[in-house]
Amino acid sequence: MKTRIEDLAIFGGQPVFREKFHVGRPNIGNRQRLLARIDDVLDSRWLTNDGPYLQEFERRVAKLLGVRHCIAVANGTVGLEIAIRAAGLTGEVIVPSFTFVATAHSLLWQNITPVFADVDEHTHTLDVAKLQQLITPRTTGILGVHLWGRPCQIDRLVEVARDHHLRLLFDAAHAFACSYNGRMIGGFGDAEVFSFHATKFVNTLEGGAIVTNDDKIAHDSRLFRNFGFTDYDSVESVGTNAKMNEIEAAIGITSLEGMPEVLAVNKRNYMAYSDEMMEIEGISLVKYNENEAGNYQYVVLEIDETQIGISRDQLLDVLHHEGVLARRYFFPGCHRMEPYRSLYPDVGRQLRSTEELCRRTLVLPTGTSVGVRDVKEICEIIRFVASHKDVISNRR
Ligand code: T4K
Repeated sequence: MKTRIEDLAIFGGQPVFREKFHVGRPNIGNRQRLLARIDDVLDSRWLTNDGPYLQEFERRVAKLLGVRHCIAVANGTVGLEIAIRAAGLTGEVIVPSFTFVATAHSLLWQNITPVFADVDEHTHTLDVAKLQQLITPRTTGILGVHLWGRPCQIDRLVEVARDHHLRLLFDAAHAFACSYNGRMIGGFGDAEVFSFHATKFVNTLEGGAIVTNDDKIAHDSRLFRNFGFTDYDSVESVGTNAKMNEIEAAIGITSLEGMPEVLAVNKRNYMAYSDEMMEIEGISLVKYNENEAGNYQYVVLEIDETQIGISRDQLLDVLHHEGVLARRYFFPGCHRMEPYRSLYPDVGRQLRSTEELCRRTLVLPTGTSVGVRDVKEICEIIRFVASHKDVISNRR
């Protein structure tokens, strides 16, 4: 507990946490069950290439989400690349810039031009009214991102896509086990893509999945995942190697089984952050719709510098010194990263809310490695910073 300004680690005091708290600390499922499954994989000597654990994982995901097809892949990025190719996207695709850079890269990697659209400053997802002005004769699709697990305005995007004959895909990397109007994310648009990276709600160490109700997209995605093979020695198209292996699938099954416990912890931590943060003027916690299923995997703050009196980056600096490795996702926005910065040097002017959010957002640690006491201590630091803003904001 800090009582004097000199107690802060930025001024030479002892950090609150010696063991650092990371955003994105993985949740580990039931270890006994996992190790038994890994033993089974090793005993069977079937380690990859459409094995029984992979098939079981795909079946369970498809059932949970109520979709016809789940194609598990090596990671979310290659899942996006495959879904984009299977949906036949070319030319230009409209995409938010306020996202992890993989969303934009998955397009440009295939010589498709990502056209950055602004997000709505409240929902952090595509601003549907603004994006319609970006549609040109070269536009073939929209790639929305359900950021933080909060769904895009799906109904409106479906209308726009239908009216302009565009494909509609979703990067659902954050949105596993989340719902929109009571239906699970996964079944919307032409296809949706999840990430099962170590830092995600459900993880397979590295991994991802394309989910779709479209038989053709599913068929082509399976081909593309496995070099284009349709049989032992016949190849029907170009393809890549995007297979998920058996141990990853076994980890995925164990992680699916562990979802209720992880969700309970995420929700508990979120509520604790929410209670603690309530009275700090200038800081607001990004909210989740309680009437929908959510995974509460991201605890996201918005820092209003004019109200609190210090910048997001000054707060971040204090937290890092105290051992809280908060992250400023998704700073600075894809459009300010290469090669997009050089390709579109002026696009920032049309991305007002994106630029603002890149200045304001801060993601805090949660998950099973974070307890309520830790949350209280993290919030105590933030409160202390808010009440000593003059000294901290003048620090050089
Ligand atoms: N679309 C969206 C919207 C995404 O957010 C992502 C990935 C993708 C697409 C692509 O999906 P994948 O191809 O990754 O499946 C991390 C993750 O690597 C990335 O998966 C994730 N989004 C992104 C939001 O976060 P970095 O560059 O921040 O990673 P890094 O190494 O800094 O680690 C993040 C934090 O997690 C650190 O605080 C350390 C902690 N950590 C990480 C790992 C891997 C651990 O404590 N243990 C671990 O094993 O991207």
